[in-house]
Amino acid sequence: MAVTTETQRLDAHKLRADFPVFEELINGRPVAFLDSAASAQKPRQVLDRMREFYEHEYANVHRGVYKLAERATAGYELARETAAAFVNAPSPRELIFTRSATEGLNLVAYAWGLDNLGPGDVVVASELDHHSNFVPWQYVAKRTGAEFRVIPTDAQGELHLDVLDEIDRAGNVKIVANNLVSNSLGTINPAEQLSAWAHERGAIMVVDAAQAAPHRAIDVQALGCDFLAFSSHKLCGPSGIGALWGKRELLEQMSPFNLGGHMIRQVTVEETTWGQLPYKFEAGTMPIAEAVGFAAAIDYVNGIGLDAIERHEHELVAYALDRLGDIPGLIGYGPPADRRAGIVSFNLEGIHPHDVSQILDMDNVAIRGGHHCTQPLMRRLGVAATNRASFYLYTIPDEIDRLVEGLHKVRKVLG
Ligand code: 7TS
Repeated sequence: MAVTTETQRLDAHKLRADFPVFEELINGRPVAFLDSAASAQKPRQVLDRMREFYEHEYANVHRGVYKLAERATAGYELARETAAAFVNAPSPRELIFTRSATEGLNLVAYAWGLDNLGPGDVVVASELDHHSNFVPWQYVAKRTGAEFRVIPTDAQGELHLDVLDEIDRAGNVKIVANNLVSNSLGTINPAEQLSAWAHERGAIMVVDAAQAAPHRAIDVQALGCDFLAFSSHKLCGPSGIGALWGKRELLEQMSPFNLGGHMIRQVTVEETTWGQLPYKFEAGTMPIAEAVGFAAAIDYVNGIGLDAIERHEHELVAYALDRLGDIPGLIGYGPPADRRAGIVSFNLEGIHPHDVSQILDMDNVAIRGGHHCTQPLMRRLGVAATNRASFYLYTIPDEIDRLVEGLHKVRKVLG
């Protein structure tokens, strides 16, 4: 792994050597991968760790007393400790492995929401939320007769918190759900402030950290939230696994979400009782090697340092916004560089984002064009879709230059 200096600056050029994907050259150049918000590339350290686990430590967990089963269980439970420490959870027992951030958010919506909501209650999300932290809340509100309210955004894509008073008057606020970082605009949201507001009303605060955990240090205790969900694949780990942290007393009170193997204490024909935390929420064979790969990714990211990653992306965003500003007919969305994470969203006047990304792909520049699973936000912005370029620890300014060159070309071809 490349080294970080004492000043917490990372060397993206060196780090790129850890990522096999950049070894493939097309016309002499690697992919300019500017879609890390969708999913991040994987370093050798993660790939090697998963191969080693499959070759020498693999069996199902928690079931056998033989050596391989013991190694596999040790690897899986160490991964839990690593993921719990990554978000400063008070205990690894509060850390539940899930399939993804989406599944973690659904778990809370179903297992807490369905049993605790009813007419007169209010569930709050925001216009900035990804559908994964919007649709489950809208759905459980409808199912239970609770009211679903949405915090709107202003023209820059920042939350309009002055509507909270009005929301408060709509009923008994029970759930506040919000993302820490917006996947479409990079807006950094005031989760601590929302947590405090939620708790003053006896509500729970659910933080979607899918887009934050890979890029900035997360501390669930400092955030003051009740649940926090994130995914492995966006932080250089394998797909197919995520994590949900929840406060122990809430998790203890909740019914299970998935039912089946390993989540039980005892099963009889008459009745089934639930196992302890965290197993109550981990039914069936879990993504075991993926958990080990997830932990290897967390170790990798920790080795570089979240502060260094955040600073690096901040510099890239400032550079990108500056360079994009020179492109005629480019409409940018989102807050200024000092209030956003490593994501830029824009449109070229009169050109559909899908056409933009297709032309960029001809020069091996990978960005995303679409609604980014934030249709309510797109409606607020008055567009159907945007182009989005997103950065990570391996992103270099040269890739932003290639994006800018490509956009000039798009304007020439289609403008
Ligand atoms: N929340 C946010 C803020 C996200 O950005 C995403 C995925 C999710 C939740 C869901 O995460 P998953 O791992 O369960 O899929 N965001 C994106 C994206 O922006 N483009 O593709 C996936």
